[in-house]
Amino acid sequence: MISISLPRLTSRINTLARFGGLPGGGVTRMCWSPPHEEARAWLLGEMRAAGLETWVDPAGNTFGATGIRALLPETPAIVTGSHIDTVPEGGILDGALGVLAGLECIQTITETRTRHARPLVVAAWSDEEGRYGSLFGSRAFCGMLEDARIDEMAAVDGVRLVDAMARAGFDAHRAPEARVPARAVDAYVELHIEQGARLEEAGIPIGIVETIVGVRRSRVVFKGQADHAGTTPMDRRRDAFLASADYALHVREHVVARGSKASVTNFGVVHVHPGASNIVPGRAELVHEMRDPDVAVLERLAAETASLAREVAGRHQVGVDIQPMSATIPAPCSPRIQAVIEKVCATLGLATRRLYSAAGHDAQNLARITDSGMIFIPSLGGRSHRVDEMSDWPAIERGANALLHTLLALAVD
Ligand code: HGY
Ligand code: MN
Ligand code: MN
Repeated sequence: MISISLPRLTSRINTLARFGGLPGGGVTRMCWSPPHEEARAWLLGEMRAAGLETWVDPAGNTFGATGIRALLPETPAIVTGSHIDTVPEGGILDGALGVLAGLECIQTITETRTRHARPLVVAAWSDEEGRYGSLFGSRAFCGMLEDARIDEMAAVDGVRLVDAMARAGFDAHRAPEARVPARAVDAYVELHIEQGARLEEAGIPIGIVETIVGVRRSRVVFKGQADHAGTTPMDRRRDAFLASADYALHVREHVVARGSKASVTNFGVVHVHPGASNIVPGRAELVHEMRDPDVAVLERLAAETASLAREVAGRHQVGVDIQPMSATIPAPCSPRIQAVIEKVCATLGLATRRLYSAAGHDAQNLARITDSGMIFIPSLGGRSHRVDEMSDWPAIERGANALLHTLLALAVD
């Protein structure tokens, strides 16, 4: 039974980690940034050296393939992949593992001349982390990009997608041309770290994903009155920051009490304006995120927290404006793909556990156009989106071999 080369995979993971690598470990490699574009060029070189045909689509998705130069319905392909962009101060495996393990699997299949009836493709999807718009590249690939919104898509620091892509040599307005023709993808399977602690705590080496959560993000802006921080009496202040803090605390209570067991919420971005210690904040801006595997729960929580925002604003005598930013839809993974992964792992002697993904992934977009599934490996201490995110190398090898034989099982006629 063929297996991947762990030394080669390890070397590529450690090399990719250097693009945007941080002195104390970890990586910052946002999509379209210079480190990301250098990493893309390196990845294309590795794909070509492995004997793959390569191309980059108008949404910046990067592909390596056996025997085809494009995804067409005449040659339905088995696609794997993930992303090479990261969060700020993120880890070296989130996304990178799926892209490089996918490349390693296809290179191993090619080198061993193992028969496969369908073309094999590995993809690195653009801006999975959603710096400018969540799951951007796979959204464009799956025909889900709203052309009209491209001009307004921007990062929380205000940098527009159109400008970030132009600096990297792309025309954002052409991104919708990345839409793949129907039936050009016969199946999609992605290897990813769990980014949580369930597999590690259960001592299970492989997770088979059943559902991927939806993520809703809104910008919530509280508008009070800037005032002198010394001379304004406490009972006359209309402090936007205090209103936002009150809102954040009450939202957390509400989601824990009224959400499902899987509901989570986060406030990862806070801007206070004008932002001087001697001015009562006139404006406070939060990016509010909620997640759940059930879209009905998400929609209910969105409505409930919006009315909570208005109620808190009233109490603090400030205004509030809620601007929806993005909403990904929870997606079930294909039972066919789950069954193939389970059968492959049984053959490899690997115990598995079915679970939902509490992180969003490109696989949830691919689920809209093909049979899509995910393989998880345990994250050490459940750590992710932090510089010490890591999985142990035997876990990485097990996951890559599970992916290898899943791809082969899917690639037969
Ligand atoms: O945020 C997420 O769920 C993923 O890491 N993009
Ligand atoms: Mn990821
Ligand atoms: Mn991530």
